Amino acid sequence: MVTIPHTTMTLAYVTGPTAPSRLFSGSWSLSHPPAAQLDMASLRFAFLLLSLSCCPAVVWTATQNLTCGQRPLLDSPGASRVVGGHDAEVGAWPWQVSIQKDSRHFCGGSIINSKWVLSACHCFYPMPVVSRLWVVAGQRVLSASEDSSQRRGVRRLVLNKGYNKVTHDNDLALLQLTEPLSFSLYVQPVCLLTREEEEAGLELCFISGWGTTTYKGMAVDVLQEAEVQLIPMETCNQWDWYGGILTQHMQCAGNEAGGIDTCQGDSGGPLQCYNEDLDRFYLVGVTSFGEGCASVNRPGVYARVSRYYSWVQYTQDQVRSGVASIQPWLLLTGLTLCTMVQL
Ligand code: 4AZ
Repeated sequence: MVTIPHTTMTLAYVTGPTAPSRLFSGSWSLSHPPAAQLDMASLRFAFLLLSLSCCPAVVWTATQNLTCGQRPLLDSPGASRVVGGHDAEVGAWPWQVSIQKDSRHFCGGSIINSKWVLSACHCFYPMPVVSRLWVVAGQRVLSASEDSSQRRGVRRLVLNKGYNKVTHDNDLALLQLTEPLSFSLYVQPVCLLTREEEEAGLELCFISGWGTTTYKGMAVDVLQEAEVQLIPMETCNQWDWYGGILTQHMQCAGNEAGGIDTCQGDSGGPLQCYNEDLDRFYLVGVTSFGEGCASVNRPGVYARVSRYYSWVQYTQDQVRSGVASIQPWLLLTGLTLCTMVQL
């Protein structure tokens, strides 16, 4: 993976149900103490009820369920399986983003909704300058200026506070974008698994990224993809594989014979699997680490996304409720307006 020089950045802490988070942003932000969080939650709930009674349009906008995991430009996968990585087709992975510092790609990420991208914590460790980070979506060839491309700054970076740089456990980060992405043929969100059991319905799995094609080799310009198999933890943690260093928050994927893998610069990007019944792709893993690249019995290791659904949701809620500190005023204004309308 491309090494990133880091400089200091402001930080605050946010705690979550599965693992707390470290939150970096362009300015200082403070997390609410539990009581304040409760108050804020009640206020938000009250506001929602209020909106339901008198402002249905607001609620519709806030809750409409956008599709995920779909590729408007491609048919269902499976027709063209390959051994080894190859150039991805246009629109093949519309949730894949390139995360760049000073316009240089250093990690991948996945769009989970118009404002948030999920990536790996180690990409940003120990201290990033958030104002110099860019997220590029809808791009296939990094050096090209593609009309489909959308570039956004990073408003907040939330690192999973459970991240352990020795064991690589909890290697996840969430990036809130400065402006929402516009979904298009080239830019789409991936679906998230809400529970581990949902992994069972998944069949074809793929990795993608602009990382190097050999360990310590050159990074590529055209987005690469390869089909991989999910490898059970009992296999991957055997003494002659990773020898017990892997945790249940991780997922191995690759090819038992080696030769297909993610590598340096692919970190943070997606391990995505297709659910045929639902005709959607789900984000199963976030590229995290491995011993070398594509070696026999040393497959790529991914943060197992299904384990973090509540952290992902909670983090976004925390940020939203922090941002929404004006909600008491909105509530008052809304109440007044609604009372006037109903009178
Ligand atoms: C890295 O350094 C990296 N072979 C990513 C993935 C793998 C190894 C290293 C998996 O970003």
